[in-house]
Amino acid sequence: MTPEASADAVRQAVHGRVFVVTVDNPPVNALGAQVRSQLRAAIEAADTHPEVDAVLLLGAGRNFIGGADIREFGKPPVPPSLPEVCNYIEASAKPVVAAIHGVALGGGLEVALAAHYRIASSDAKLGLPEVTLGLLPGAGGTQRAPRLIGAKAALDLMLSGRQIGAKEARALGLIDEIATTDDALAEGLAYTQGLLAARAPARRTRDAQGLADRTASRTAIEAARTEVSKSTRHLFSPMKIVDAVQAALEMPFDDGLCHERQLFLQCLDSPQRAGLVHAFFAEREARKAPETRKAKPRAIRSVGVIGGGTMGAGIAVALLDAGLPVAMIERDDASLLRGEALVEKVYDRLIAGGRMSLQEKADILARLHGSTSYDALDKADLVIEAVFEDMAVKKAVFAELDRVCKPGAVLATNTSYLDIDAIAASISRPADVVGLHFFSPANVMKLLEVVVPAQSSADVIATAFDLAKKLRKVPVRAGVCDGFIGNRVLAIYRAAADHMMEDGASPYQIDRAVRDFGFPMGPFQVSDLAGGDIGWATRKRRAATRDPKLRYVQIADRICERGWFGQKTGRGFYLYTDGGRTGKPDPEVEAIIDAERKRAEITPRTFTDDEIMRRYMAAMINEAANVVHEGIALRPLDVDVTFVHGYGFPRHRGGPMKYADTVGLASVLADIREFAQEDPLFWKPSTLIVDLVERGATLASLNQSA
Ligand code: T1G
Repeated sequence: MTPEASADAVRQAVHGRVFVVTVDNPPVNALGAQVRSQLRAAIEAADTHPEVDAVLLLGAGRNFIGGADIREFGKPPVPPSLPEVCNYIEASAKPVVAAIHGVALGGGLEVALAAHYRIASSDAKLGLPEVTLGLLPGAGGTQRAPRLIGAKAALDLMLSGRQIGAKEARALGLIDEIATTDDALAEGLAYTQGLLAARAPARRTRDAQGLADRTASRTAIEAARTEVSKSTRHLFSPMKIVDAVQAALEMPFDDGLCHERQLFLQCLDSPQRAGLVHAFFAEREARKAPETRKAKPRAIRSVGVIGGGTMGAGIAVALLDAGLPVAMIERDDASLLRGEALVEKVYDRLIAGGRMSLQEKADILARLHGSTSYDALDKADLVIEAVFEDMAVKKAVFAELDRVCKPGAVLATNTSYLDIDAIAASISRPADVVGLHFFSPANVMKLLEVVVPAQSSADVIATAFDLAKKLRKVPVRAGVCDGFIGNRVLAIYRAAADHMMEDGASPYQIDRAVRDFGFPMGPFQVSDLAGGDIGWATRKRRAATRDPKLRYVQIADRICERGWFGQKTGRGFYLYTDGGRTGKPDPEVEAIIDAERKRAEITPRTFTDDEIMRRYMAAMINEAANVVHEGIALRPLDVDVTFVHGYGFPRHRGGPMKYADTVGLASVLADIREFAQEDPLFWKPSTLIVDLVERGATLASLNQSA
C-alpha cells in the first residue's frame, strides 16, 4: 500500500490498481464542507492517476457516512455542494465502488448511489431519513433511488425514513453484494478487483431502468400522494418527496436533479426543518446532564422492580427488553401472579403479531424472577419502586430497600409527583436515591424524567442516564417539584383549557383545535385515555393547598362524580360505544357544562380555534419558562424534549420553547398580558419571558451546554 497525499477529512491510498478513498470525519463521517471538497479532490486524483483502474469509497470508524452535516443547515452554503460531488463521483470514467459498513444514511447513501457498485457488510444499515428532519434526499437520492429500485420501494424508503438491513437492500437492488466479513477494506478491495477482472464498466445509476414500467411507477406515485395527504397532512416535506419522484419519472435526469434542488431548498427554508433539526440535537444534548461528565455510572447488572401493576410491569418489560435480569417484588402471591401475567401479555401480543417467537419469549421470561420477599433484592444493583402513589407507602418500601439492598445499590422511585427529597431523607443512604419517572406504557414511551434530589451523588445520576441509554429511552434531567417538568406544565395548560370550556368553548372544539395544531389528541381526549380519576385524585390532593383566589373549574369533578372516568368506564368527556377507543361528543356532558356555567354565573361566548391555541400555548410556554427559570429544567431544550417525547407535542414544531421563539417571545408575552386583564392571578407573566423580551433575546440563547 503506498499512501498518497493524506488530507485530514478524506484519506487517499493506492492498493494495487485500486485508489482507496476513506472519509474520516468523526463521529459519523458527516459530509461537511471540508469532506465534500476533499472527496471531490480524491475522485479527481483517482481519475488522473495513471496506475489506477478503479476507486473504492470507505468510511473510517464505525460507519460509512452518516449523512450531510446537519449543523450546516440554515447557514450560507459552502461549495462544492453534495449534489455536485455526487454527480462528479458518478461521472468518473473509472468504476467507483462503495463499501458500506455501519450506517449509510441520507447523503451518505446518496454518495453510495452515485458510485457505480455497492457492497455492504451484513450488519450495515442503509436509509434516507431526511424526511425526519423536514427535508428530502437533496443530493440526487430522489432521482437515483427510483431508477435503481423502482418508484414504490424508493418512495417507501424516503417517506418512512426507516433504516433497512443489508439483506433487504440486496433484495431491492440498492446494493450488489453482501460482504462475508465486516472488514470493509478487504471486502471492498476483493470485490473491486473482481469487477476489474470481469472488466466491469463504470455503471451509472442515472442510466438504471427502475422507472421503465411507467404505469407501475405512476401508480406508485399516486398511491404515495394519497397516503401522504392522509397520514402526514401536517408535514411539508413528504409531498415534496412525491413531487421529486414524479419529476424522476417525467423529466430527463439532469432536469430532475434541478427540480429536486428546488424542492430541497423549499424544505430547507420551512419552519418544520428548523423544528425537526432542533428536536434532533435537543434530545442528544439533553442526555448530557452535568453529572454525566462529573462521574462514572455504577455498573447495572441486575435490577429489582417493586410493584407489578401497570407501571411496574411496564418498567419490568423495558428492563427485560434491554437484556437485564429482573426481580419483581409484590406483596403477595396473587399480586405477583397478576404482575407476571401483565409482563407475559406484552410478549404474547408480539407473538400474535408475528414479531416474536415462543422461544424468544421463553428466553426473555427466563430473566424474570418474582418474589414476595425483599430479600430477593440483596444482589440488585438498582431497584425501581412503582407502588401506590402515597408517601407513607413509598417510605415503607424504601425502609425495606435500606434494610436489604447491598451498599452502592441505586434506589429509584417512579413517583410522578411526590417529594423525592422527603423519600431520600427517610433512609440511611439518601445519596443513593434518584427519581426515574417513566411514562405509561413504560416499555413504549421514550421519555424518562431523571429527577434529581438534593442529596443524590453525581454517580447515581450518571447511572440513571446510563440506564436510559441501555433502555433506549430519551432522558431529561428534572429538579424536584410537584409534577417535575411535564406534569407541572400540563396542569397549567389543562387549566387554561378548562377555563375556556367554562367560558364557552366545547371540549370537543378545544380537542379539535389542539389536534389541528399537530398533537395526536386534545386534553380532554388525553384525560379520557389516561383515566379522569387520576386527575381527579390530583385535584383532591391539591385542594387543601390550592389558593382559594385561583379560578377553579368544577366540570371535570362533576363528570368524575358520576364515575365517568373515560375509556375505561365507557364514557368520560366522550361517549365510547361498543368498547371503541374513538369517542363521540356526549350531550349529557354538554348539559353538565351548561349547568356549571350557570352555577358560576358565566355567560358563554364563542372562541375561534386560533384563540384557543393562543391561550393553550401561552399557558404552556409561560409555565415552561417558570420551570426553566427555577432550574427544574436545565435549559429550554430540556422542556422541548420532555414535551416532544412525553406529551405528544408535534415534533416538527421542535417543542414549546422552540415554538415560542418561532412565533416570537414578544408576541407570546403580549398574549399573556392580554389574558391577564381578565385573570391576573392565573396569567402572571414568567420573569424569564419578561427578561428575555426586554433584552431582545430568545429562549434558544439559554440552550448552551449544561
Ligand atoms: N450531522 C451532524 N452531526 C451529526 C449527524 C449529522 N448528520 N449525525 C450525528 N451527528 C452527531 C450527533 O449530534 C452527536 O453529536 C454525534 O454525532 C453522535 O450521534 C443532502 C440533507 C448516524 C445513526 O439523518 O441517525 O443527509 O451529541 O449520538 O447513536 O440528502 O447519529 O456527540 O455532540 O446519534 O451512534 C441525514 C442522523 C442528514 C442521520 C449514529 N442523516 N444521525 O448514531 O450517535 S440530512 C441523518 C443519526 C442529509 C442529504 C440530506 C445517528 C447515527 P454529539 P449519535 P449514534
